[in-house]
Amino acid sequence: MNQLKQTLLAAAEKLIKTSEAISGVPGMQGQAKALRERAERLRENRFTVALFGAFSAGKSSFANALMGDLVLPVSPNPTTAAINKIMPPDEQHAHGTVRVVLKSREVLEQDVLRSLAVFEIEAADMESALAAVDQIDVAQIAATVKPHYTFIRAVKKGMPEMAPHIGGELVVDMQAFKGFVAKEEKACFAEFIELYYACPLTDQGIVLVDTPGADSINARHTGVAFEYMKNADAVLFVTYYNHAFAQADREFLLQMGRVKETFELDKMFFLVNAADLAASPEELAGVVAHVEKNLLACGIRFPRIYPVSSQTALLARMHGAGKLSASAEKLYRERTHRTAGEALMPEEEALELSGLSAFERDFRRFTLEELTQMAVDAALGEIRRAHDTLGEWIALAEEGESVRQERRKAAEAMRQEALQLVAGISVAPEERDLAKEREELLYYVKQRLFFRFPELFSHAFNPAVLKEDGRNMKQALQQCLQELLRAVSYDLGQELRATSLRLEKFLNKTGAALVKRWETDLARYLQGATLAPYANRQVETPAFAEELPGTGTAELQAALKLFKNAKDFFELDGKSAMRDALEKALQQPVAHYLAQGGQLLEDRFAAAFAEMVADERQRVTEQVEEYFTGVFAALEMQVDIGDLLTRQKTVASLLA
Ligand SMILES: Nc1nc2c(ncn2[C@@H]2O[C@H](COP(=O)(O)OP(=O)(O)OP(=O)(O)O)[C@@H](O)[C@H]2O)c(=O)[nH]1
Ligand SMILES: [Mg+2]
Repeated sequence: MNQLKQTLLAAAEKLIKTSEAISGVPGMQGQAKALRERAERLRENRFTVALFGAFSAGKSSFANALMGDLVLPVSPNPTTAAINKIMPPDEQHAHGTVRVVLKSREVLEQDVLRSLAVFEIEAADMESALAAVDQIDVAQIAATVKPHYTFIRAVKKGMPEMAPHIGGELVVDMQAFKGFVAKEEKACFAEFIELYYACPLTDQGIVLVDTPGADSINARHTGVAFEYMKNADAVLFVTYYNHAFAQADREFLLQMGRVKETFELDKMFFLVNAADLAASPEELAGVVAHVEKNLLACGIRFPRIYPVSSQTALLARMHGAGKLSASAEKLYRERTHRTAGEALMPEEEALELSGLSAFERDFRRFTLEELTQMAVDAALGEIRRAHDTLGEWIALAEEGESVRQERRKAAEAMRQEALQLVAGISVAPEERDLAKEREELLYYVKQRLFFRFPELFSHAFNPAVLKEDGRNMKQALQQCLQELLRAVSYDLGQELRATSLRLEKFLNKTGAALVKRWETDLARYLQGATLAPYANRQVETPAFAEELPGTGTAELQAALKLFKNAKDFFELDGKSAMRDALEKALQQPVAHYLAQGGQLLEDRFAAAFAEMVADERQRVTEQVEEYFTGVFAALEMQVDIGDLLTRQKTVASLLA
């Protein structure tokens, strides 16, 4: 068995042994239960590793290299169109089983209507939307909105076959799986796809999530991507050797930069794929430096960057497994510089050459020493608490009869006082701090947006779209405006999601401080005993609006009228005049958007805060009750000191 799984199972075993050692001891039932639950979580532990990157960066190729086989379809064109989870097989899902979860009718309809709206076509429902797609003049579509068109076309094409399955799920085999992943007309119906597949990676309990190429246009996908960014145990970001950073890359990395300090660990790994294309080590170093510079511009410092050739690595693994076809063998020889007469390069050597080994070494260290260690440390903390509580009961029981009598007299009053203390603590200051934090964060969101505005504007109103080559300039300007509005609402949505994560962190910090405060205040009642530590909770990220409110105003349209011609716009003052006018016209919509989003955050976090305090109060109350149950038992000599000592020895041995 592999080390990762073994470490977790060993920790789970210790937890179970501890819970057995304290079972039946008065005042330790809560602890015994918590130990068992934690053991269960460790046994079923899954680490999620999410792959991100632009279209055709090689995410799927890299996933294949990690798995050592051609599992996911890859191609030079946009390929992966749905989120794919590669999971360890389990009792219900044998190796090779594929579960396709389809979008609901409402979700699909919304996606279609939203994409259609980009072309300023309104439709009442899916049927009329699909009929309306023929009205779109393909020649007039700007590159930035093309994916919307492709998406609606795909839905239309796939509808006859997929209609009966909408809202349900399908279980298919590996062959059909490839169609679902790669064929847009099928993939556009899928919410996500799960492939149960046994390989060294999944054997460790790792779930690998392959995502479609970053495409900031699909707003719903942004929310899903954010959840993975937030919850994944590791995030692997893939860039293609000689592709410049695309806008979508930047958007993703900016978001990563915004939220990274809320993570407990640095969980990001950056892969410069197709490193086999490097003409020299110097050129490769130059590309890595370029990636590093771009990351820094997104606020990501000290990144772990690995140049890799996914293709060479996969070939190496296939060679190791004796699965190289004749044409693959030829490529393998080329990549490893072995002529036809020479022996093939051994797998390990080629993996080293491909750069994959260097990544895997560091990644293994990360999963074993950092991720796993956190779980193991928490487990040891609970075992230590059990050990200390036993010590407390032993000390009480060992006291002379007169001391015990004294303590017994005082104990009931102490118990009452302790419980009152738990109930009485006021959290009003913390609640105010949370509100203040929210206000401050929102204030800076607005500042940053308008600071970034010139960049967003230049990106939307660019010379490629506003080219006077006989195209309909009025329509082109409208598309620019749509793109700008999309970019602004996208940026704001991302900022609010990041804000939500910062507030979650703030909430958890407050929770941990609250439990510490209780612990300090309770110290004189609980003697040496400690409270179970606060466990971080997750707050569901609100679904923020995808569009700016109130953008149908005459003010925005008036700004577009400032356009005279491309020369005036790009070479004279035209561009800055329009930018200033649009910036002014957008003040209100942005303020409204943030007010709405702020309200969502307020509601969500007020509820989360109240729930957190109530839960923690309940948890601490139970611990106080339990503690005094133990105290009374020990004082009444209902316990056998010899027996407690044996139990404590068992627990101590588990800590060694
Ligand atoms: N030379 C070279 N080409 C590679 C390498 N890895 C991937 N490619 C090629 O890059 C193209 C894109 O690879 P994919 O793995 O499909 O990329 P992706 O990121 O999954 O793409 P989407 O799913 O479309 O977002 C394919 O043609 C691959 O053969 C590599 O290490 N070296
Ligand atoms: Mg792919």
